[in-house]
Amino acid sequence: MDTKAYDKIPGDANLDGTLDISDATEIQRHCATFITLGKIASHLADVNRDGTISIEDATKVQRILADLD
Ligand SMILES: [Ca+2]
Ligand SMILES: [Ca+2]
Repeated sequence: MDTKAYDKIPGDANLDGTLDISDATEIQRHCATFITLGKIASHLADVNRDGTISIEDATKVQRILADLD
């Protein structure tokens, strides 16, 4: 396993190195089962660290982007 991957940005679900609205969309797409995130993406997508990827994580990303958290 590439442990460096785990140094990536929390919430960076599409693994492009930046956190933006497309990551929230990616998490929403995963929740809606349109896509399935890979292992590293899943790790990063669980922003609130509750062990599951849910709409709460997408909301958390949006809050981070809006500087609310
Ligand atoms: Ca991203
Ligand atoms: Ca979560």
